Amino acid sequence: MKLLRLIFLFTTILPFVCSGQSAVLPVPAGFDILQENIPHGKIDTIVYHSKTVGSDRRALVYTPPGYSPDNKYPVLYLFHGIGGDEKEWFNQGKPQLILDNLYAENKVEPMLVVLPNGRAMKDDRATGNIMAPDKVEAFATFEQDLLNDLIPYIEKDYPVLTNRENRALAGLSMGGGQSLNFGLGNLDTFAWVGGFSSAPNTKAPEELVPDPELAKKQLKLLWVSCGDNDGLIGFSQRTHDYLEAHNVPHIYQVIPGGYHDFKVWKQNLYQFSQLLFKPVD
Ligand code: FER
Repeated sequence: MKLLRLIFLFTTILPFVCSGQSAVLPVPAGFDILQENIPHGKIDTIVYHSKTVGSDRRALVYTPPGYSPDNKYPVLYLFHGIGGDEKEWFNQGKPQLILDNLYAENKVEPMLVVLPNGRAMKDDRATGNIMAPDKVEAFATFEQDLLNDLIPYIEKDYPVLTNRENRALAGLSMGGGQSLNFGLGNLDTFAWVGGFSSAPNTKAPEELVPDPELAKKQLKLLWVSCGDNDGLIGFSQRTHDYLEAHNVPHIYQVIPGGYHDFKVWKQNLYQFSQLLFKPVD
C-alpha cells in the first residue's frame, strides 16, 4: 500500500510542483460537472459606480451554498482574459459548478467569488479589435477601479472580512497578469495571489517583486501556473525563475500538454481555491 502511495505521489503530484508551499492536488473526473443532488451557490449580477471609469459597471458575485448574511466571508476576485468580460469565467470556466462540487466534499473554505470586468473603460465589451492599445491599457486601469471602486462596493454591500488575509486575487491570461501585478503591487491589500497562464501584461520580475523580503513576509500563497504548450509560458517561467532565485515561496505548476485554454484554467481554479484562506505551512 505504502509503495503504491509513493508511486502515485511520484507520478501524479510531484512532477507538477517545482517549488512550493504545499502539494498540488490532482483533478478528479467530474469536478466541473453539475450535480443535481448537492446544494448550489448563487450568482448575482451587481452594478457598481466606478469613479475611475466614470460609469456604472457590472460584475458577477458567487455566494456559496449555505451563505448567510450573519456570517463574514473572505473574497476571491477572479479575472478574465483579453477576449472576455465579467461572464467569461461563468460561461466557460464554470467556477460555480467547480466550487459547488468542492463545497459538497467540504474541501473549500466558504468565500465569495467576484467576477469583475477587468477592461476598465466606458465601452468594456470584448468587441472590435480586442488587442487595440486603449483596450489593453484598460486592463492596467482596472487596478484603480478594483482598489477604489469595486472592493469598497463589495465590502459595503456584502458581509465580508476586510483585511488582507481575507482577500485573494487570481485570473487567467490578461487576468493572470493583472493578479500578479495588482496582488504583488499591493501586498497591504492582498495575501493570496494566483496567475494562471499569465499574459505579456505581467510586469518584469524586478518590477513585480522589487522587495522579495516584504513579499516573503506578506504573502500567504503565490501561485504561478501555465501549460507547457502555451506560447505565453515565458512570462510564468521568468517569474518563477526570479522568485526561486530570491527565495520567495510559491507554487509553480507547469501543466504537461496544457494549452492556453479553459481546461488548464479550470484545473487551476480547482486546485488554487482549495488552498485559500486556510493555514499555510
Ligand atoms: C498578447 C498575447 C496574448 C497580448 C495579450 C494576450 C496584450 C492575452 C491573451 C489572453 O488574455 O488570453 O500579445 O498582448
